[in-house]
Amino acid sequence: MRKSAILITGANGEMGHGLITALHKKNNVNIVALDLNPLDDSISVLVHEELIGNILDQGLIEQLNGEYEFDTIYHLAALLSTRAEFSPRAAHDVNVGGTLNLLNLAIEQGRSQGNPVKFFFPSSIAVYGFSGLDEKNDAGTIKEDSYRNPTTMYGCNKLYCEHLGNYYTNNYQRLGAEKHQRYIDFRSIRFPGIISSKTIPTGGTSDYIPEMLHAAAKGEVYNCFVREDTQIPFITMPDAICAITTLMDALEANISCTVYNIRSFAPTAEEFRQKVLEHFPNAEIGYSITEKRQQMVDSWPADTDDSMAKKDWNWKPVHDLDSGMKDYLVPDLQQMYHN
Ligand code: AKB
Repeated sequence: MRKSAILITGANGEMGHGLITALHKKNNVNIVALDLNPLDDSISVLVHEELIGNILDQGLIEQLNGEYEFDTIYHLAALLSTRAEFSPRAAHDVNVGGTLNLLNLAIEQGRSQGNPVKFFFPSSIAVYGFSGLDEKNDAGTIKEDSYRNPTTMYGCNKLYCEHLGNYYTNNYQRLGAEKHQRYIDFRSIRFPGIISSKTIPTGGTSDYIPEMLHAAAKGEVYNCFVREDTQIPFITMPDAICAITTLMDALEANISCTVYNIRSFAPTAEEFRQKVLEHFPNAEIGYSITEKRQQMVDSWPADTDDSMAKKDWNWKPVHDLDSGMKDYLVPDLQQMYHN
């Protein structure tokens, strides 16, 4: 007999930490965690099985298919935007090839179980793309179906995988002899930048905000790599995790599309710097612009419209910038770096 479980890839990443903790608390499901690296001790104790391996390893995917019955797959593994620009080929392999492997696993599972497997895919504001700052400033707050012209490898990968999710849900093997059946239930969120009190992201381009905050809390000097007026949306990690679990729990009848924007606050780099200084008045934060990373952030929206998520599954972040700092980030950071 195959064992019932849920699968989380990229489990040791920033989002994996939060999701494993939340899912463990929520319903004590058997979590199978897959990552290239061993899980940190804090989450290792919360999972049923920990697998160290690569999502590109077909043998491993087949082994998972043989041993488990997954009703839900959270496919978090990815190379983020800055890393992807340095290694575009590797990024394509992992972000697209890896996703294809997981979608195929979900299809196999859905077919053998006779029920669609729920599949969560974290997409990103990087799927949007502006030709330059003028277009970005004119566009303002944007909806899901506009400006999908990514200029980064990561953005291209994410946008394509959103489409693959749709394809696998609605048109997979449409010319086959079998009558079409839905084997997967694909749901995706386009995340803005995420700020966690527990971890610092690596390889992303929205990293200037969490890096600035963690450096200030540690008492380290920080030079921000984008201009003062740079603006994209952000969210705290607890709100990001809550969005995932809420979307995945939502009744299918209430879901009107496969991909949703969410956002909470959209400070400029300088507004965030001022907020950090309110809490850490001795912080030394300057600017040292990296023009090429600046261009990447300039191609992303200043803010997104999350009204569809609000309407379909009552999306509402707990934290705005003030409460996120006061109630979550600053107390946790004080505890982590000063106790
Ligand atoms: C990145 O910076 O690559 C990510 C993202 C915006 O999706 N945080």
